[in-house]
Amino acid sequence: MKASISTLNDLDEGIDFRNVDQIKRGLLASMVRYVGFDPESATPHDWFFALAGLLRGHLSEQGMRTSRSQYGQDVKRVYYLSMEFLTGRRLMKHLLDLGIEPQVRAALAELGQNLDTVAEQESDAALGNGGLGRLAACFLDSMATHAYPGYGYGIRYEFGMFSQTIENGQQVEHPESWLQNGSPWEIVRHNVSHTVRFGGRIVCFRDEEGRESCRWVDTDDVVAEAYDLKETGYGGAISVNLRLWSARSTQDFDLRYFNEGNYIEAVKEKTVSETLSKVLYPMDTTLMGQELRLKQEYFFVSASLQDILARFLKVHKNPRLFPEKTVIQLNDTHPALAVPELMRLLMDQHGLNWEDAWDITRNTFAYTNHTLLPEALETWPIDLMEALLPRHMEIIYRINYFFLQEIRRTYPGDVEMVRRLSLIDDSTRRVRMAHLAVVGSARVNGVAALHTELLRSRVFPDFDRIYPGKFVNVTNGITQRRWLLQSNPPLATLITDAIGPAWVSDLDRLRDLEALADDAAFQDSFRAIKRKAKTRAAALIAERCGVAVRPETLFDTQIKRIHEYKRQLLNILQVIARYNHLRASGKPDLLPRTVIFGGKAAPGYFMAKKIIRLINDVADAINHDPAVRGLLRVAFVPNYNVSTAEILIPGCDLSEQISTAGTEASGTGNMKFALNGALTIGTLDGANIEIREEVGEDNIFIFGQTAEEVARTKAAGYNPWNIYHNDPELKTVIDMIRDGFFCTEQPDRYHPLVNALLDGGDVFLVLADFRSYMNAQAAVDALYTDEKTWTRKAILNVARMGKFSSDRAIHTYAREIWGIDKMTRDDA
Ligand code: T68
Repeated sequence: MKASISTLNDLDEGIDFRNVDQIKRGLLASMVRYVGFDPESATPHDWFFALAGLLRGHLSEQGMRTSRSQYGQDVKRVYYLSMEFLTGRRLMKHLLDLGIEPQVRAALAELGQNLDTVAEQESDAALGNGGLGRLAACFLDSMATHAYPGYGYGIRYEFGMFSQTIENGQQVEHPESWLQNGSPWEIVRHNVSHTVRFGGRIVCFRDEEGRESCRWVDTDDVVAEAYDLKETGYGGAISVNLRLWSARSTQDFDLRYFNEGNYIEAVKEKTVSETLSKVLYPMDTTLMGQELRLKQEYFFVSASLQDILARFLKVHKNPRLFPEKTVIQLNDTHPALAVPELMRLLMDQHGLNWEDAWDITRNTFAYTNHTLLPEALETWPIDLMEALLPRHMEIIYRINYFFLQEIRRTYPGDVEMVRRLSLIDDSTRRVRMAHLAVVGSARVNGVAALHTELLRSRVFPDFDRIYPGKFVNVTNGITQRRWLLQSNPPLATLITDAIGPAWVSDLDRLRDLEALADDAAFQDSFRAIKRKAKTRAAALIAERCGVAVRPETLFDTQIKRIHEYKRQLLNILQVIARYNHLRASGKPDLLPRTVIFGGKAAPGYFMAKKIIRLINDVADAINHDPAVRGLLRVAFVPNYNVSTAEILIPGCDLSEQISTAGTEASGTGNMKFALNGALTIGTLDGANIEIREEVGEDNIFIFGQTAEEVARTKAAGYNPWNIYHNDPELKTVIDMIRDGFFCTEQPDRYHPLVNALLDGGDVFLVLADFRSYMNAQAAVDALYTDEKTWTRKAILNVARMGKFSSDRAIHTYAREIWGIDKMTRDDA
C-alpha cells in the first residue's frame, strides 16, 4: 500500500476547488457523511462544519506533500516551541490562502447560505494571551508562505483565554471552550504519543570502564497525544504543521481501587493527569509560580523533543548530526526546560557522553526574549524542581558547574560576577530560566531594536560581555495576509488595483503607494473605505456595549492587554481632561471623538481590574452627559480577541501606543493599525521607534520621555506630587477620580489607583508624560480637521509599513539565526 501511492494527485475524490458545482457537491456529501445532518434543515453552524470537513481533507493531503518533500530534500528544519499560538479563526484564512474564496462563496450561495455568516460560526482558538502567542501564529503563516521547513509545537488547551464580560463596569471571567462543539480542523494522531514522566528518583551506576549512566525510576507518567493543525501559506502550495499535545492518563482506571469498589478514587488519578492540558494560564506579564504551570511546561517540552528526536533518527542514525538538521526556537523561557531535556534524552536514552550531548544541545537552541519587566522573568524553586524533575535538576547543576568554572577561569576572583551569572539564585533557592536559556542557546534575540539594546545593557550585560555576538535583534512583524488581505478586503483591493498584488507576499512593494498619497481620487477611495470600516466597528460597539457611536467622529483606539505599563490610565486621564474642557467651554472647539478601549486583565491583577472599572465608569458618565453629546463618547468593548481586532483595527483613525518608554518589548498592534491606515500617537518605546523611522516623524505623533530620560528621571528622585501641584488641569482630573466623581455610590473606589499615582511614586510615569501627551493630542485634533493632509499621512503610513511584515522577520531568523533555506517548490 505504502509503495503504491507514489503521487497524491489522484486522492482528491475528484473535487476541483475551482469549480463551483463540484464544491457544492462536495459540501453536500460532507454534510451528510461527516456532519451527519440533512442538508435540507442544516444551520449555518452545520454548514461551517461541512465546509471545514471538506477543506480538512484537502489540507491534510497538501501537508503530506510538504512533509514528503521535506524528507526528500533532507532539509534542515526549524521547530518553533511556544506555550501559546493565538491563531484565531481559520476558515477565511484557508480560503484566501488556497485562492478559492469566490468559488466557495458561490457554492454556498447556491445552497442558500452566506459565507460570512457561516464563517462567523467558528469559535476563536484563543490558545494565547496576547502578543507572544499572536506572533507565533504570524510566524507560522510566514514560514508556510515562503516555503521554510517549519514546524510548531504547543499545548492543546481545552480552555484557552477566558472570555470577558463587563458587569457593573467590572471584568468577569468565563471559561471558554473552543472545543465545545469539536474542532473540525484537528487531525488526531492516536498513533503519535509520548510518555512524559514526573517525580520519582535517579539511580546511577558505572560500568567497568567507569562510564556513568543514570536511570530515572518510580515516576508518575502522563501520555502526550498529538493533535495536528495545518497552517496554510499564501498560494496554498506549502503548509506548516502545528502539533499540539493533549494530556491523557497512562491508565484509565487504577485497578487497585476499582477492585475495592472505590470508583471515584479509581478515576481520580486519570483526572489529575488530564488537567495538564486543561487550561491556559491567563497571565501575560507576571510569573505564575504554580506547580501545574511548571508541569505544563515540561509536559509539552518533553513530548516535543521526543517527537523531534524520533523524526530525526528515522532518517539519520548519528545523533551528532542533529544541529546540522535541526534548530529549535524557544519562544520566551517557557520552553527552556528543553535544554536539560535534550541533554537527558541524548545521554540517558541514546548513550551519548556529557561533552557530546552538550555540544549538540548548545548548537541546537535559540531563545527569544519578550520582556524587560523583572517580574516576568521566570524562576522556579529548586525544591519544586527537585521533586518534579530530579534528573533535570541534576543536569542543570552540572551545566551550571561547568559554566561557572569557565567564568572563574576568565574572571579570576570576581565572585560577584559568578553570583550574578549563576543559573541558580542562591539567596532565593530558585533556578533562573532565562540564564538557562541563554547558556543553552546559540543565539538570543530581542524583538525590537530598543528592546535588544536594553536586554544587552540592562538585563544581560554580563552575558553580553562573555558571549560577544550571541545577542541579536529581530524586530517583530505581522502577517499582511491576515491583518490586511483578510481583515480589510476593501483596502486590500484598492491597493492591489493601484499597484498590483505582489505586496501580499512582499510587503515592501507597498512603497509604490507613496506616489498616490496626494492623488485626489485615491484619497477619496481611501477615505470611503475607512468610513465603511468605521461603520462596521460602530455596529460592533453598538452590539457589544450598547453605545451608539458615529463614524464621522475621530476613532481613537487602544486595544491590548490591560496593564499599568501600557498606560490605559494615561489615556483615560486625557479623556477626562477633554470632557472637562468640553463642558467648560460651552462652545465645542475640539473635534468630536470616539475613544475605544478593549482588553483583558489577568484575573488576579487588582490594579488592571480597577483600570477597567474606571474606564467603564468614566464611559458611563460621559455617554450620559447631554453637555457633550455628539462631541465625546467612550466605549469599552468586552472580550477583546483576534476576531474583534479584525474589525476594530481597520476602523481606527488614531492608534494609541503609549507605554512608558523602556517597558513594551515591541508591540505588534502598533504595526497592524498603521498598516490599516491609522496614525499612531505613541512614545519612543518598542517598535514605535522603528515605525517612526519608517513613516517619518511628520507622520506620527510622538510624545513623552525616552527610555533614557525615564531612567534619568527615576534616578533623580521623581516626585509625582510636584507635577500634580503644578498642572491645574491634571490636578482637577485626579481630584475628580479621587473624590468619586465617577462613582458617587462608592467614592473611594479609585483610591488605590490615585495612591499608586501619587504616594506610590507613579512607577510608570503617567503624570510625568501627561502634559506632553495632551499636547500631542491637541496636534491630532488640529490635523484631523485638515482632511487631505490627514489622509495623505495615513496613506504614507500604509506605504511605509513594508518592514513590519512577519515575512521580513522570518527571512531574518532563517538567515541569521536558524541557517535554514527555503524548500524548492517543484514537488512541494
Ligand atoms: C509580548 N509579550 C510583549 N507575553 O509584551 C510585546 N508572557 O511587547 C511583544 O510585542 C510581544 O510579546 C511579541 O514579542 C507577551 O505577549 C505573554 O503573552 C506572556 C504569556 C505568558 C507568560 C509571560
